[in-house]
Amino acid sequence: MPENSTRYVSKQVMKKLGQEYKSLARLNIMVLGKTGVGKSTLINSIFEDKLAETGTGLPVTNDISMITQDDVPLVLYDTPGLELTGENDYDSLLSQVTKLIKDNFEDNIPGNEIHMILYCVSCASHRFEEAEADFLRKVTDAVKAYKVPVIVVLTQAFSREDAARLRQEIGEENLPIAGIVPILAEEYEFDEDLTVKPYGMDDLADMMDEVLPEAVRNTFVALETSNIGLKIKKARVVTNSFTAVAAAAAGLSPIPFVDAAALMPKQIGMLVGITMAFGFPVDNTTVPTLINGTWNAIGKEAWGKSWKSSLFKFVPGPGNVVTGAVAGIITEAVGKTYTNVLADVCRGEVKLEDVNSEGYKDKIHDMFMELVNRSLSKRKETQNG
Ligand SMILES: Nc1nc2c(ncn2[C@@H]2O[C@H](COP(=O)(O)OP(=O)(O)OP(=O)(O)O)[C@@H](O)[C@H]2O)c(=O)[nH]1
Ligand SMILES: [Mg+2]
Repeated sequence: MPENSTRYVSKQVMKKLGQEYKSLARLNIMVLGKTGVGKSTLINSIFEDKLAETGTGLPVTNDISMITQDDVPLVLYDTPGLELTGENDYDSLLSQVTKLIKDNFEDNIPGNEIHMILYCVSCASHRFEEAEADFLRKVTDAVKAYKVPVIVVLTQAFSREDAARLRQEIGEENLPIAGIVPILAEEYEFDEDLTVKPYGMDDLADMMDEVLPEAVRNTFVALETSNIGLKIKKARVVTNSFTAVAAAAAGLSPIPFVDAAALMPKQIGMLVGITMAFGFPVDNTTVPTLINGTWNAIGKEAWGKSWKSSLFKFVPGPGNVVTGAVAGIITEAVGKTYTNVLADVCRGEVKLEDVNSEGYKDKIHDMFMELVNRSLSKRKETQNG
């Protein structure tokens, strides 16, 4: 493989990324709560861009509609415009919810099950009515058999005090729920001088990740847009596992030094896994730009020949092969560096079009070298001590 074949790498990554996205299990979430409590706002905050309000809503029952978007492995069951005032509405929704969950579990269509319920209660109304406690209790009871985790989301929580009170109140009901999370999805403006910044969305994403079934967690991490920390955590897991694979592979059959670029194909899988955790789309610019930028900055160091002197000095063994230790060190540094680049782009610290700029290229390069040097000195310390 030619040493500087950026195009080859980004084509490989794109191809595998497309396949991996297609193989993600579909995530199905039901969002319940009275009208105007902020369900749509919440959904847009968790899955910004992925399932905008413009996503197609299709009524599946009188009060429940199904929101989907082409090529996105996510289905949201929304209950728009729901008034829980009349006794009829209340009983009717309860039976619709129960039936839908039961049907989706028992229709034997794989991937149809509801994985989670987000039950929204607005803090803006200042009180939690008995009827709602009752509804919540009946819903949790109804889905008990299917072990669908329920998270109570305290929406519009611009007053933290009200949110704390409501949380306590609902907590005292001892409902079989996974947790209660207060959030403010969008900035709230009391008046010109007083605005409350959004908060709580990252806590909610953490909790969702924790209680979702294992099979759909990768989907959730790829799709959610409110918690970069979750993506970084997932990227670390991917990096660690590929680091171990690379180290073991090179340890068993040391790669001849001249073929150091042979590490690259192994690392492509890692780059794919990391890209997926960040949910970058498979279009013609985004991922190639990210890969290009990273490659241009560290390609020579990571897969070229120039690192021979700097790395081999410290690593025992024959001087002309890539040992497991070196393969592991390089792979880990590549994974962490690429993760940092994606995180920078997500946080808006660097614009996508600037990833290939000279200034940022230097930053990526330094980041990589620092990671490598840190690992090397750690190794040296272990060897000496
Ligand atoms: N500032 C601010 N406004 C919010 C927030 N959540 C909801 N709102 C506002 O509250 C109103 C209702 O929010 P929606 O998200 O449409 O509520 P909904 O539960 O989807 O309502 P229905 O679909 O009618 O049942 C809108 O005007 C939102 O802008 C928030 O976190 N911050
Ligand atoms: Mg809505």
